[in-house]
Amino acid sequence: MAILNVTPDSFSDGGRHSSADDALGEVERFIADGADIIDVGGESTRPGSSRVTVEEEIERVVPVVDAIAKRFDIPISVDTTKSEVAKRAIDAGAEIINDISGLRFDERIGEVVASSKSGLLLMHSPGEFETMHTQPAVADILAAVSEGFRASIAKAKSFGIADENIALDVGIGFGKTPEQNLELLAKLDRLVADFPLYPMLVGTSRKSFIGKLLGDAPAGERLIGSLATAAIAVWNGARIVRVHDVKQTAEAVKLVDAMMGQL
Ligand code: 7PM
Repeated sequence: MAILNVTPDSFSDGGRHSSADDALGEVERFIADGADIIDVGGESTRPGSSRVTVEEEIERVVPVVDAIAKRFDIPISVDTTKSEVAKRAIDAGAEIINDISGLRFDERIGEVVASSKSGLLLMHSPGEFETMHTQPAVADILAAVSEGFRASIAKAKSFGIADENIALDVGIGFGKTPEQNLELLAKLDRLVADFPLYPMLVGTSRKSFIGKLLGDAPAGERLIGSLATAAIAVWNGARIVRVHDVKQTAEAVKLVDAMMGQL
């Protein structure tokens, strides 16, 4: 899954994709590099960022989704926690909603996904939008993520969303200590075994726990750390990795996949 930021304040690419034209060039490269899904995001969830309005988020996301869907034959997911954005994005051609709140912020995303038979990615995060990066650390992160998954899956199913349309994501970096992010990656196989019906997604790309472990490396110097974490995530059962550096990750994962074929 390739990350396409359409936020003006995006930390990783300086918000270069504010227009649909720029985004199309980037998507063309992502596809050539081996991406299977394009994840379009119009609201930054970085620590300390403020919310954008529904109108602003629709204005950023919908024209880009529309342009990608018209030009390319690749599934599009939309990183949003707002049901109105989800609805408009699906109407424009998105097939998956990536909800970092796991249906906690706006559960009407469940209605929108159910009625359109779209895919739903349920990510684990604690707290509210403003507090999710400053939550007190829990004692047992595996138990907390499992509990969050169970609640999100139950809510999704209450809207009539089929198991086959649900995927899970441990939510690396969302209200977790650097050690807890590492623990989730090291023990991911247990969560995968506990939720066998749902493909597991992991997003570590350029995240701050990697920078911290490498002596405060800035985002631009986290590629090799990101590749190491993506490789381990796949080895431990992740079926999808959400990344900025598609070509490099696809190569790393190809080697992991080949090794897994020898088990
Ligand atoms: C600033 C800081 C901007 C952090 C963006 C981010 C995930 C996600 C994000 C994830 C899923 C980023 C994050 N992370 N959606 N959206 N899983 N499903 O690094 O791990 O892209 S936002």
